[in-house]
Amino acid sequence: MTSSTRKRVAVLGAGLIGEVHRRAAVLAGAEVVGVLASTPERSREVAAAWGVERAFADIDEVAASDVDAVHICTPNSSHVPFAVQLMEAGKHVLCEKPLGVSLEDAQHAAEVAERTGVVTTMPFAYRFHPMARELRARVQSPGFGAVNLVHGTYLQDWLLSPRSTSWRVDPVAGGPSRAFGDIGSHWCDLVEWVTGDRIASLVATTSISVKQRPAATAASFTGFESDGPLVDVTTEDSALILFRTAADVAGSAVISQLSAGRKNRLWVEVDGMQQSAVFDQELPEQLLLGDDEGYRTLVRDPNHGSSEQRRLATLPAGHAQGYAQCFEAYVADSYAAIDAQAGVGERPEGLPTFADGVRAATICDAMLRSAASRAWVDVG
Ligand code: SOE
Repeated sequence: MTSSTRKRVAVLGAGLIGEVHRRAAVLAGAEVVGVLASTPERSREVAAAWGVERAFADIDEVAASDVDAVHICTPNSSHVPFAVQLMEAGKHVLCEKPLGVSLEDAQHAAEVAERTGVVTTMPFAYRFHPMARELRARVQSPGFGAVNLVHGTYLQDWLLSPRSTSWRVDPVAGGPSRAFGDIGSHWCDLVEWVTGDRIASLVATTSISVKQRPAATAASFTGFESDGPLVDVTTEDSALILFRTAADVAGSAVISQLSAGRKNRLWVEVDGMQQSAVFDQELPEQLLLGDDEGYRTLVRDPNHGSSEQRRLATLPAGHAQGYAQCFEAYVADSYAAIDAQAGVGERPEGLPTFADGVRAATICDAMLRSAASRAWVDVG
């Protein structure tokens, strides 16, 4: 094979994130062949709305189809069963995070990925902000100095209303950890990827501030309030961790889905012995750089900076790119990895795989163990 072929893909799930994947797939040049939604009727409605050929009735039809790759954007508990069936059928898989609702699930999926040899990727999408790439390049450059501290937050407010609900609140569909599994996983992934270091041990505490919510609905994210009967909430609204890394650096993170006014505020701050740097996902076009004279703002500019910052720039400086472009880059790089596996081109830098999904599940498992025991635990 000497040139890349047009990918034929299916999208599983038609919520907010399914639509984000669909758009990114189209922009990356794929043919979206079909969709599997929550019911066959819903699949037909979405297929008509998206203008795609096939409304899949179930996962068996997707596995038996001639698509090359499948985007899994369904509730968390279906990720591993769907991914395993699709990998066994030879499909490449782009699976939403978290990989599984338990560490064992995630490990099982990674084992199948290894055995079948298909390409598997996961949208730890914030890695794809050009200025997150710049942060990584700077933190890992000699001029930054050895990292002495890592800290930050990931705050949202979409579950602040006691009437807000989602399948994410349900411990079966969403998994036993909510805030940490959903967004803490992004924070840990970004920090480990940026620093090249690993969270080795941690102590955690969690809170459930809204004790009851309406029973979970099919809704996945912001803006969904229900008048339905209340049920007890068992998954955390917030999680705080203190940690030490393999390089014996101390760190902390505050993760919450009940922080009024914070819409998607992932903040990572890395302190080195000569410089410090901050990446704020709500202001993704800039990086804050600190030295002994104070902080200054570095603006994304395709004419400057690291090669990876420049590679991921799709617009000129001052023409804001953000979350959607992260997904577009993630999907385009996933398809490039499929091509590379077939001998066409290079596998791109920094593409998160099922191994990264297992890593996130490992940290989440440690967070839950520590919160339950109120003790420091090894992450593994
Ligand atoms: C909801 O909290 C959510 O959509 C997460 O599931 C995503 O992973 C994050 O990128 C934005 O917020």
